[in-house]
Amino acid sequence: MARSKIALIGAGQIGGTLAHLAGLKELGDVVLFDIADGVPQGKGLDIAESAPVDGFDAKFSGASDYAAIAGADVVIVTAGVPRKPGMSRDDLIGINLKVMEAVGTGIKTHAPDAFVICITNPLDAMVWALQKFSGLPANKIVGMAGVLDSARFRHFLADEFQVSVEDVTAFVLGGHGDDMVPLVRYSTVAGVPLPDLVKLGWTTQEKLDAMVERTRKGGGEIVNLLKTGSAFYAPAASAIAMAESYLRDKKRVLPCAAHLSGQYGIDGLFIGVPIVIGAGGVERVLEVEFNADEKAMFDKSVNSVKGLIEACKGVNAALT
Ligand code: A3D
Repeated sequence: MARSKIALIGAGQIGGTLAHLAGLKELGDVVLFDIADGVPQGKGLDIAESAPVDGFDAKFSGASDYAAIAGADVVIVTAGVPRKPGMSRDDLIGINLKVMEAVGTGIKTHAPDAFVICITNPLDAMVWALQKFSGLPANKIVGMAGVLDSARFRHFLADEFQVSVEDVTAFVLGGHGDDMVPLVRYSTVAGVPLPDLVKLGWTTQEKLDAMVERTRKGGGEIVNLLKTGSAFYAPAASAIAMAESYLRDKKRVLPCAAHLSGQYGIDGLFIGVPIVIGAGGVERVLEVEFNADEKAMFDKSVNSVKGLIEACKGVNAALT
């Protein structure tokens, strides 16, 4: 059976890490695409030269012509600019919307059957715009954010409880902004919900609230430390988990920015919700029940995403 083909649009910090991880996991042959001359070719060659050491078989190539992504099974989009200290994700709209138009046209022409994962920020608006520009069916395009936000929360929890990260599950839903919704009631250690662990004295409500707040600001914390860009190891690992679930039909249940058509009372927006990713792309949306507080947080986050979409429409009148 032929190897799968993975096209990475954007060969920057996340793109390069994605290529390396795809190789290490033998997910398929990798094409790195970027407008920066020589960068996708250089990173591709560098990773190919690491393959004999780590013992993985995959081809790596770099390109600056969209024809190179033809026939890709998975396309992961990181093209655009990241945040610098003092910038919000929303400050990126002007530049990254133009990039999404070019990328969407390239996918529409050369890889219309691919499963597409968008990472470019502001995430919930860029994945929405990319779907419009590419014309992809709604079940074949998702945004990566929830897996990363949940992984950050899981890391903080595992560190606090001094237990394995493997035994900590967490759900962070809503938009990928500072008002994202870490769902404490649905987050567990080996199936025991966090509120019960507070009752058992494993942590205090104050510490739990602080971890929720740190999760919400997790992206900014890294931006402030790095100073020249944003997080890339954990974002890349998160998108690879989504790609792997599609390529290997694992049917994992992952929080992702998915197109909603009535679920959660939302129509026509991409919002972070738990979905099943398998060979059929987005195979199912899992609708969890919210209590009044969770619903209020979710609605606030959805309103922020709506604001971003209006801003996109203001920049590009062709978007409706
Ligand atoms: P960076 O290292 O700057 O890489 C971006 C790459 O995109 C660069 O190599 C550019 O040359 C390339 N590029 C720019 N315009 C185009 C174009 N028109 N066509 C093709 N390539 C182009 O950034 P990064 O990899 O650190 O981050 C990429 C994006 O991911 C940014 O928008 C970040 O804000 C975003 N990001 C999202 C998350 C989420 O959780 C959603 C997390 C971290 C970063």
